[in-house]
Amino acid sequence: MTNAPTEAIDVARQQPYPGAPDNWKRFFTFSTDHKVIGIQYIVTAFVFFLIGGLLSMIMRGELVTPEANLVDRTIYNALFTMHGSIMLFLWTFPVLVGISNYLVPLMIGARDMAFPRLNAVSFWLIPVVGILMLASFLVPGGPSQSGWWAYPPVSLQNPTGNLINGQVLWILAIAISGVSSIMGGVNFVTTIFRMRAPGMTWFRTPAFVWSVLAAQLIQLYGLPALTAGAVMLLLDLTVGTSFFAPERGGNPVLYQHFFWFYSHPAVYVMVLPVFGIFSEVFPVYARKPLFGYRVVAVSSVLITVVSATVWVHHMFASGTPGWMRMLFMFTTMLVAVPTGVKVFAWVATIWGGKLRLNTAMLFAMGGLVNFVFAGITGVMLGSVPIDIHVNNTYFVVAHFHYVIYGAIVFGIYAGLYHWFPKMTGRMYYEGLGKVHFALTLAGTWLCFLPMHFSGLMGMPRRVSSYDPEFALWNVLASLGGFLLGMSTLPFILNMVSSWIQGEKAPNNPWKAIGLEWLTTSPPPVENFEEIPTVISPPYGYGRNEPLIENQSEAVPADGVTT
Ligand code: HEM
Ligand SMILES: [Cu+2]
Repeated sequence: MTNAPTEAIDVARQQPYPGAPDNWKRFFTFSTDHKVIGIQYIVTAFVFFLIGGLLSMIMRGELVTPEANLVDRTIYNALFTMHGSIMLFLWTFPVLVGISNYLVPLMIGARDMAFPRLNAVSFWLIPVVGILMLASFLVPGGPSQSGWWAYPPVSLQNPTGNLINGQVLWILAIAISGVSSIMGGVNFVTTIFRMRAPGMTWFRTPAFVWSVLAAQLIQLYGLPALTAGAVMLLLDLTVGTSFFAPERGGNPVLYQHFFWFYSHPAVYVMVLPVFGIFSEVFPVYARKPLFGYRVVAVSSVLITVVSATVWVHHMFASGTPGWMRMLFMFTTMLVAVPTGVKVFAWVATIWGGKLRLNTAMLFAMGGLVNFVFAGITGVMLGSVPIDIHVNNTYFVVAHFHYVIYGAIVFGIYAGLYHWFPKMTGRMYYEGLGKVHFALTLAGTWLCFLPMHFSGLMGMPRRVSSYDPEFALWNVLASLGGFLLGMSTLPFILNMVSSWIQGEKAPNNPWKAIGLEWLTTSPPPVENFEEIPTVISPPYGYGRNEPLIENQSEAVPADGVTT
């Protein structure tokens, strides 16, 4: 087979450089170890998840009654803008980059990412983005109020007239987040192309790695458009150019194109890694190979391509000409094909398997059900005659929260539980995990299902008061929202206490197949004693074949928690 580079490393060496801290303090350093960076991303993102969640609790508190009586309307505008922006740019993106950072080098048998320092810089920009976003609560006029998409002319209003205002801080934060993501994209794509272990051909590469590659390619082609749009918006806002300002001859719809050319595919930047998590988790706990692995792998890349051609479905109601509506309705329906293929493959993987319903598997199965439900409302919204009616109502809010909470957050939880023993060297508490799952499932449906009905009845989004006929659905949604807020408590308790005092984890607690399970829990600084040589395709459940050359000798003694 291939020539395995066999430079042995000193596995006892726990520090990336002499004198580096090897305890919890390393998470506060400019570490270049992808595993430390991965955990830095995950924990930082989780803090912002809680902040974003808190803002949504205030909104749901306001919406318990039809009148606007809890917060001022301008504050309500700031709340939904900051909630959406924080949840997307400071929770979902970073947590997924963190999980990908941790797993990709391990799964492909590499010692680190291709550009470790660049990786650390990408991470350390995230707290800067967070500080800018939160600082906007302190400037006169408060945070941006123009929603997470910052459409002009609303985003160009600047009522205080100050140069430093919430909208400017928002644009700067988004630009820095974009820089961080572009650097991350370059790093992931290079790593996946260049650093796979000997023998790991494309069709021996785990589906998760394929999905990260597909997601990061979107960052590379899409983010430049968003960044260009953001720079022009900043110029319009600060120095009076007129790219988008209608009263100065600019074209606000042009901004929508810049924004959605990236921000629709961005949905797939978030959902593709979650598809990857599903593809890893289902085979392990169903004890069956991933059904149609090659098709699943390739369909990730197909999604990357097709998702570049659908953005105008967000603009059906923006005066878009009829032929364009039809064209983009067609392409939108087309994305359902590679996605449907994956759903079919996961169901076929679970079907007839010996299921082990631990917390990770429950979250993955719950996430799949939620995703199918969100997919149905998604196809409804993709159809022009329906969208024209429900555009900008709570039906849309319901749809995207099923995607984002129901599928993406569920998938993230599934991944965090599944790889927790690998990341920390400890087992989590299964009982608490199941309580967390039950609360999250109940909260998600109670919070977001009623929004479909208020939306179909015509309740607009982004309002702090509403007609009393919508009251019932809003009370239910608020109860669900508070339940979701509570659901994070058993999760935090579980993660913190298990990390500190959980049972020690073996190398491979789930009897899973994959390179990351063939090293210690947690892995040593450079991941593997010797770079493995891969000799068979992934997901060989029930086939009893070794994954790597000399597998029995290559795996370090169990229980070595370093
Ligand atoms: C406890 C869980 C959550 C609750 C109760 C909640 C509630 C809400 C509410 C009430 C709105 C305002 C809807 C409107 O008037 O348009 C909203 C908007 C939004 N939410 Fe959430 N949400 C939750 C979780 C999430 C998560 C996890 C994400 C993303 C990962 C997210 C992303 C968004 C976005 C992007 C918006 C749109 C903001 C805008 O209109 O500009 N939400 N959410
Ligand atoms: Cu879209």
